[in-house]
Amino acid sequence: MPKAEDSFIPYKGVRFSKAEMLQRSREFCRYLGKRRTVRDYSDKPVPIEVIENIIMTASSAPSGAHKQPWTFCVVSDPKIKQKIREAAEKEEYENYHGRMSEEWLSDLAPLGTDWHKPFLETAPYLIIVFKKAYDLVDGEKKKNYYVNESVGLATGFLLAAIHNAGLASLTHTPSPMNFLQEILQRPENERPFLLIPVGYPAEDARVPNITRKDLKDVMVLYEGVKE
Ligand code: IYR
Repeated sequence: MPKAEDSFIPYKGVRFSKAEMLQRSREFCRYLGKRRTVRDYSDKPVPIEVIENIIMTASSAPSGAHKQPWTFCVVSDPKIKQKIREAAEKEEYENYHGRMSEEWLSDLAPLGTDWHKPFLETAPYLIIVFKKAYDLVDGEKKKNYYVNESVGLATGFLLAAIHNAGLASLTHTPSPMNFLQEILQRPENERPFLLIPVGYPAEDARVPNITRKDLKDVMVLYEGVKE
């Protein structure tokens, strides 16, 4: 096997002064903190180039053995959106009428969700993230690693990129969601991971009045004593 280092290239990264670092980290936190999950969309069109840039951002995420085990299906076709809505609502109806526990339903109550999913037709684009359980190269199975972690990371990048472009998104998890594999005719090695409507929020969009955990509730610092 060739030595990996033989093909390594220099990397300087991006560097900032401490002051710039502090300011950039604060501003990024404030900016990303404005992202909200949106359920009411405008049908105003979004340029496809924006979507392409967003997907290339997502696809720059780290992945197990750099296999990039994902496919992003982008749907603007109204007929396909309608099929996806019908199939999702069918499953969600069952979820909200018996498949979800009382505890689950009461946890969701403040978010105001139900089985109706009109956003699947209103939003100009649906991005359906597929994870590749393995790769198929000329019909041969090739292993992928840490697929859930990798695709989760790429989806995080995707949501940040959508917000950065000034658009809204929703991490929709119809369950079960194998219908997406059939409607979008994906190959056998791809499994649906998440369904993300993307677009402008409707003029009268409203979101739940949530708060986020404080730093002290989410961070534990193990600081050694300086000698
Ligand atoms: N998949 C359902 C239910 C749902 C579950 C969770 I956890 C949420 O945070 C929100 C909704 C739906 O999409 O309505």
